[in-house]
Parts: sequence; C-alpha cells; structure tokens
Amino acid sequence: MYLRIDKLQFELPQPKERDPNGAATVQELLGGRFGEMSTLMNYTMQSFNFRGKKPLKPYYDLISNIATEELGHIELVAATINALLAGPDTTDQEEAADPTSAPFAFSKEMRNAQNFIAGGPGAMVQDSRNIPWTGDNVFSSGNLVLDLLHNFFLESGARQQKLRAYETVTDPVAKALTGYLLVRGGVHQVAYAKALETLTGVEITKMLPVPNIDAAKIPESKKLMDQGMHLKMYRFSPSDYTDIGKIWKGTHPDDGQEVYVTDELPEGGETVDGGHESAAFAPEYEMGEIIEIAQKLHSKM
Ligand code: MN3
Repeated sequence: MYLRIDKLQFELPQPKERDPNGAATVQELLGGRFGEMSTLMNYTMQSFNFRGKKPLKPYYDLISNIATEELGHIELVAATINALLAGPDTTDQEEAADPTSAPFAFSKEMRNAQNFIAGGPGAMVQDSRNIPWTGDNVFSSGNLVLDLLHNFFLESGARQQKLRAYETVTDPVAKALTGYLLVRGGVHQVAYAKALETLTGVEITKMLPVPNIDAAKIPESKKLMDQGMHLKMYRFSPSDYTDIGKIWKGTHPDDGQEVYVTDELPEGGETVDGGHESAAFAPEYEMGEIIEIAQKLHSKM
C-alpha cells in the first residue's frame, strides 16, 4: 500500500510566463516512451510480478523503492506542465468572464491545444506529439537480469531525453525540473548498474556515464550535486524495503564519492495550484462560491 504526502519531492520556482509550447516539450518527460510514466509503471509492474520476493529481497526492495520515487516524479512533471500552462496569474478577469471573448485564442497556435480544450488547462498523459502513454511501454519479463538490463537502458535513454528537453526549454521552472530529474535519474541508472554487477559480475558501471553527460556542467544539476543529491537513495517507507543498501553502496562511478541510503524524506516543496480559469469553467462556479461551499461543509463536520 502507499502513503501520500501532500508535497512535491522538490521545490520548483515560479514560472516566468505562460509557455504552452514549453509545456508541450515537457509532456515528453511525462508520457513519452522514456518519460516518468514509463519508469513508474515499469518498476511498479516488475515489483508486482516479482518472483522470489524473499530470497531475492535486495533486488525486489530496490525496484519497489525506485518505483515509489517515480510516482513523485510524475507529480513533479505534471506540476511543471501546469505551471507552464498557467504562468503567473495575469488573467484579465473581465475578459475571462465574458463568454463571447476568446481568452484561449492563443492556444490555437500551440502544439498541444488539448492541454486547454480537454485539460482546462492541465497536464495530459501524453508525449510531446500529444500521443497518449501506453502500457506497451512496460517491460516486465519475469527474468530479473533482463528486467534490470532493460531498466538500465530505460534510465540511460531517459537521461538523454531529459538533457535534450533541458536544451529546449527556457523557463526557470522547466530548467529546474530537468536539472533535478537528470540527477535523480542518474541515481537510478547507477543503482541498476550496481544491481546487475552484483548478480552477474559484469562491470556495468564502467559503461558510465552513458550518455556522456557531465551533469556538473548544468547549473541546476550542479547545485544539487554539491548538496550530495546524486549520492543518496531515499527509502520511501517507514519500515520496509530495508535491503536496498545491499546494492546501493560503494562509490559513485562519476566522482568516486560514497553513496548511501537515507531514511529522511526529501525536504520537498509546495504543490502547485493551477488557480481559477474562468474561461475554462475550471473549476465550475466562481472561486469565491466554491470557498463558501467548502466552508459550509466544514462547519457541518
Ligand atoms: Mn524518474
């Protein structure tokens, strides 16, 4: 079962301006083949299907625990897309409330009009071509070595695409997100390499860094690496998945520093509130009326 904490794993800056095409690029990191939906559902399904949870506990613990972190990553990516779709609150309320005006007219020129028409605006479970994420992106073979090899490849491809997304986006919120995900994805990539080494003896970490990204050259990533963010594996459970440290140990192949497991949760940041879009009837009723209804419900309890 899952517990849920109403925070983002990482504090995102405020967006500078509404940037729906930037949001369309970031959609690749949510619903693309190498996006966070894919890492989440691959590791989740592999953990559900895992054979030999007791004898192979360190591997089961590792895959399950990383799956939980990925759940927080889709939350972060969705928050970034929402921040880019909304921008700072500059809506002309009078124009927005007038149903004969066209406050969303600008979205006709945007790559993903569905973010507005279906989302109100909001993140969609789609890639940067607006194609929905599919379960075909999940590989769960029942063969542990093959699954781990797939996961190492998935994280490697994901890092490549995160870097390209970083090179595409301009808003600070999208830069911060991609910088963060590059560092955390790097942890997962190294973890699967270490897991494969313990099982097969093949020195997979010698293939790193692949792709050859020096994350320390990316300011948003470097700031986090200076804090040791690339060295720690969070244990997302109060008392379970205790054997991840049997794999996540030794040195980091990039800089030789000791890696470690921590029971402290990420400091995190506030969730993003999309606010009220009168033009989209989202949420229905005026915000003031909704607050009034909520207060009435609250006083009855
Ligand atoms: Mn991830």
